[in-house]
Amino acid sequence: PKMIYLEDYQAPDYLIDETHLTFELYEDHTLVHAQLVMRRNPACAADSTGGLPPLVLDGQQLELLNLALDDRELTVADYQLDDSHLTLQPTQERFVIDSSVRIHPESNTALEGLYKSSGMFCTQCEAEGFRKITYYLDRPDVMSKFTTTVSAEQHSYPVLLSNGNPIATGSEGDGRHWATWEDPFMKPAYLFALVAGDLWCVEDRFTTMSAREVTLRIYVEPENIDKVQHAMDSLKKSMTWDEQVYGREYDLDIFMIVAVNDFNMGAMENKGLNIFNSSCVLARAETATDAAHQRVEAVVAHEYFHNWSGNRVTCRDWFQLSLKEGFTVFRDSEFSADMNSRTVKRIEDVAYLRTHQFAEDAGPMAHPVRPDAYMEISNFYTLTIYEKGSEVLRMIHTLLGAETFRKGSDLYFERHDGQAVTCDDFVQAMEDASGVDLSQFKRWYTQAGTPRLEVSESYDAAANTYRLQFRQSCPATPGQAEKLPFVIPVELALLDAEGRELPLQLVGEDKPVGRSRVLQVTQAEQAFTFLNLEAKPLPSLLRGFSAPVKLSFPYSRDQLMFLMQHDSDGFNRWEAGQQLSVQVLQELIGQHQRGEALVLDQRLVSALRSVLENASLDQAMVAEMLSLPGEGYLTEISEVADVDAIHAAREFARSALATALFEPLWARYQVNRELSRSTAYVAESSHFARRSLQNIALSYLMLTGKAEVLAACLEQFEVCDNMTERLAALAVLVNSPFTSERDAALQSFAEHFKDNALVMDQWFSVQAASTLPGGLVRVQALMQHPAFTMKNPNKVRALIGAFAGQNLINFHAADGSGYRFLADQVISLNASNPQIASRQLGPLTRWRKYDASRQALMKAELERILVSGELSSDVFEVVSKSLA
Ligand code: BAL
Ligand code: ZN
Repeated sequence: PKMIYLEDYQAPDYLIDETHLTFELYEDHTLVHAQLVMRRNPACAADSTGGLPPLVLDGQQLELLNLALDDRELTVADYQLDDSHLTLQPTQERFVIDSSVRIHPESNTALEGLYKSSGMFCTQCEAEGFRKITYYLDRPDVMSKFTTTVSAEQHSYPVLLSNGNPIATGSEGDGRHWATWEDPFMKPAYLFALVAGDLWCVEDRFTTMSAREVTLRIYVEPENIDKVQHAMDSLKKSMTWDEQVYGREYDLDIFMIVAVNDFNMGAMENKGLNIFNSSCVLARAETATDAAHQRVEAVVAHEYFHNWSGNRVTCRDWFQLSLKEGFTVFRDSEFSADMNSRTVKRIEDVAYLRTHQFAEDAGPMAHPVRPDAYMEISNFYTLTIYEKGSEVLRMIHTLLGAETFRKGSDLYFERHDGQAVTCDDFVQAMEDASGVDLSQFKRWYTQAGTPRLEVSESYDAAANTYRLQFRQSCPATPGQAEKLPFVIPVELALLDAEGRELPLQLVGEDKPVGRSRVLQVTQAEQAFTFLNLEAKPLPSLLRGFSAPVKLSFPYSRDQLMFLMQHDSDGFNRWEAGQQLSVQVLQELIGQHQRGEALVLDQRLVSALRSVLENASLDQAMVAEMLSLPGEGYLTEISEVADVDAIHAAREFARSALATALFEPLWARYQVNRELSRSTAYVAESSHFARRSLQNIALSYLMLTGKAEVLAACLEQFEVCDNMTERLAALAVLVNSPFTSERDAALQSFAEHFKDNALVMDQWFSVQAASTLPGGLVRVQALMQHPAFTMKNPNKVRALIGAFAGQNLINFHAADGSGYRFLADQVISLNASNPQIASRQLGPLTRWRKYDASRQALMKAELERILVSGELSSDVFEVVSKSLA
């Protein structure tokens, strides 16, 4: 595979004004007829001879049956064909290409292009799947008007769908029928979709802000028709929110979502026909947890929001992927914040970013939000493109303010509607709408790595001034040794001894400007001096996590405890608790490494006791504050991660906290459990909050081994109307020493839910993540379970992904067995599904984080993969970059 570079971008030589597709679906093959109405791109200069350039169409795994240019049948002498391109020579500026190809969706295990899942036909074309359907200019800057006819056997495939509006249907008399769909909007091929299957749908309606009526349909397999209402409610909320917050209205007469079981991603925003992994659509109390309900709401919103940020305005090339993904993640995170608790949403997003995206930014696959080069674009659907991309948008929002940001987004949508554009175009619209120069800010798009921001303070009691000194730096990343300073928005407040926010007046200002404000750190070293402070204040820094940086300030543990109680910024109250926990856990890690007895700093106990006893605090916040930083995050912030010490320290702290805080935890648990028992399940924020506190309390309480807790846990497992309580109880049992109760619970759960694939995924996951010894053997046994299959990406993620990604103590077994196991799975998946194979590699790519022995074992497995046979470009890119 070769590298593709942004700097080599060239506009397409030809455009496709119209695309007319006909699909004949059969059990053992599919015929695809494509008529492309094409013309020379007027934006391209004629070559020096004045002749027309060759037309190079993308196409892979296609059997070409017929090819015609302007109705003239072409013979093999008229074109060149290799395994990824079809090249021919047009003779006129405008022409029509007709092609017929045969493809094999029935044996497509890569789940890219057209494939079959649970007896239905469906597609996944982003990024480059359309070239596996027909010969085409498969690039996002070629936008076309699509008409699609699908024909199939009527009994097995009564529902035939594609993008846009349905315009005709009919029967063929031989048991087959057909439907034609027309999409009036120009779109790139990656937004094409087709579905054929035996599906039921739930239908609803939405009236847009300009009083247009839209039909909403969610299609699922018949047995899942009772699990769709939450997604439908989420869709309507999303449509309303996008009108209110961004002024964006839906544009077709119909909006459809289809749930499929085998899907590489979470979902896909195909125009008017979103195709979803069933895990991101189906949700009802008995079978989906609160987290799953929230994920469905977020993913439905995300895909819907793409209709503007992605579809109406799309990407010029795949280097600009974050243009649509970063923006859309920012939009969906704000939507979720508005629908639920804003602070809790921020905490969840930041915890995820810091654990996973920061690790990516520090590893061999580190890349800027707008990458310069890639080998396989499928490898760039990353946390950096999505989550850091969203943080970049959030910083623009912070710097400009909500109102000006909205002016910028209005300008962007208006200026570029129907176009394929770049991240530069987006920033330009923000600059033009605001008058703010964002040229230095744009380094966030081009420089990889997580900036560090070291802050120090000095107080001058004689002058009543307080000075904060900022020093920013950014570690080298592959291909980028030196970094220039970023624009870092730092929202801060200064607190007095009672925790009140003080007026903020900087040197040069004639009066205070607010009590919480955003400073811009733009230089490598920069100081800000505040006036009129009669005593030394305590700073509350980077409020709301106003920039994706690693901030350090030498807080004492007492100061962190003070901030936990008094900071008026909810995020920073949680953050103070996290920093205190990190300090305490790192001390325990040191004790473990020195072979000393572990001793927990009692300040953490009393800080968490205050949190538990604070009846006025949102229960979800209490739950978040009780959650110690995860092993993944402790690994990320370690220079060299000591897997055993991290696990031992964290488990010791959890047990010690459980014992010390038994009474308040038990009291909180019992009150909330009683409410759960007496209230029917509601998928709503305050109920999520209550259950989250109940369940984290239970997970601590079970560490005490007390009989009354075990009884409560078993009772919760057996007597509840929802998966949130049942699965939480199962998870703690699975991690407990009560082997007979654990085995009985696992067995009864599997018996009850054996026919529900998504619930069985949860059952696999809780066992794969169990940190009790013998994890690998358990996972290997589970791979033999009848409900497990390597062909289904959700199953691979549930079992193999959860083991390697969450069960660090077992995966990193000192004998290298976990690494060997993962490499075996990657080698096997490489042949069947390269995208999923490549995704599973993540944990091995982080080998530089570990001790010399583990490093050698991990590298050896990467090297074994490299020579294991013919590697997909997906796997080759990640493995070769990891070893470079
Ligand atoms: N575009 C791929 C799936 C998503 O980000 O929505
Ligand atoms: Zn997206």
